[in-house]
Amino acid sequence: MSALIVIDVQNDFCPGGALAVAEGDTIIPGINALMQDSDAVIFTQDWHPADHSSFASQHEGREPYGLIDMPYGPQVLWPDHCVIGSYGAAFHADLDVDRAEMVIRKGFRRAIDSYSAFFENDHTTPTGLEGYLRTRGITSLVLAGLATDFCVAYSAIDAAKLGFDVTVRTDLSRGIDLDGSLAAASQKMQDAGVTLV
Ligand code: VGL
Ligand code: ZN
Repeated sequence: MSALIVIDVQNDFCPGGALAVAEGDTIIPGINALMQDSDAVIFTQDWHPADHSSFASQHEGREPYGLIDMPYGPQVLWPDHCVIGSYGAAFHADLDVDRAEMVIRKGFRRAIDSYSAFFENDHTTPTGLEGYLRTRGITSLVLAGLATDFCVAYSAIDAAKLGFDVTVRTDLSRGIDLDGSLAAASQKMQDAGVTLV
């Protein structure tokens, strides 16, 4: 059984949003169509408290897109985005949300970011998604959404490491591309055994 995992198609990652990904909204019609042919549909939703430690605004004198050392490793500092309950954190109005059987929220602990749908950025704290997929008998995953080089790539690599058969629809994903992060993420996904389409 196969599941489509739709990653973070939220207002803040679409044009006009706080952490807008170029053309982020253009993938939505294709994702809606793909949902119709999927056995199971799961959404992820970036969901941060207003004082989240990944926000540059929480670190005196720091600007967005710089790097900071966190106890769990290096962390990119972001503009405030996807604040719990905000418009920016809501799914884009064009996304067919009625098809989602499960919505997994991530990044809700102040001290730790979570790009992956499976593990927080310490790579050990589970979100619970693995158990959900396994108990539903899902063994293969198709991923699409935002952003290719962060949440999509981290989710795909973790899923492959966990033994799922993983395909990323790069045509239905868009990247942030910070200092070559898109090319680096594509290489890491391929090295992990992820199929890129
Ligand atoms: C994401 C940066 C910060 C993503 C989430 O969805 O790729 N990127 N939070
Ligand atoms: Zn985030």
